[in-house]
Amino acid sequence: MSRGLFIVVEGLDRTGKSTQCAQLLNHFTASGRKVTLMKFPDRTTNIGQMINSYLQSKTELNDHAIHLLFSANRWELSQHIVDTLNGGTTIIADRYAYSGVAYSVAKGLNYNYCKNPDKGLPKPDKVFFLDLPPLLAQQREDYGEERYESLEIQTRVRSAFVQLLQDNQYIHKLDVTRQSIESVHQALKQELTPLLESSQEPLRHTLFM
Ligand code: NYM
Ligand code: MG
Repeated sequence: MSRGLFIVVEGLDRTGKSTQCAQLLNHFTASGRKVTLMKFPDRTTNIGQMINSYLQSKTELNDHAIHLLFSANRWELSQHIVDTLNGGTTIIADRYAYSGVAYSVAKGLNYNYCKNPDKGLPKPDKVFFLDLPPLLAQQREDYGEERYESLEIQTRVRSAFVQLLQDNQYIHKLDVTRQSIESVHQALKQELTPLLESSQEPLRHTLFM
């Protein structure tokens, strides 16, 4: 049995990540592939609940402490990720460690410092960055409900993502400006085709940024 694929969708807030993850899930399910969705932060765990409370501004936390909690939230699920993939199930992840770096760097934390806690996590097979100008994301529904959802911060988050894209050429940037949900979905599927057709290398726990 071949292992599942680990696909990550990244981007600023309100860029359509969750919608695209759901579309991919439906597509893979319909084509008979075993597939599951993961979302980071996973707010259901104890650590996730601390993160949730912070994002909703119910609690305050030191910038470094919350950075490490976001990473810890991935580490607590890392064995589950490995087991799921090795069991033949594909994972579609709505955000991962790239968001971890980008949002903390936007607050002023050091770029190299930010990458460290996530080193050694399972490596995705494919990472997409859905790129939408922060000004357009701002016009979307429900914008501004959580911490970080301001034009000023999102603009800095985007700059940090641009740095990540430069340093990690394997991240695939998709400009979603003025694109329909369906056309973005088609572009993602097209980009995934070669991966779906080839057999996967064994999964490695490895540095990926
Ligand atoms: N976020 C997400 C971080 O600051 N660090 C991380 O490691 C991750 C995974 O949490 N504004 C931020 C980005 C989002 C917020 O995510 C909640 P979402 O996808 O909007 O629920
Ligand atoms: Mg959000």
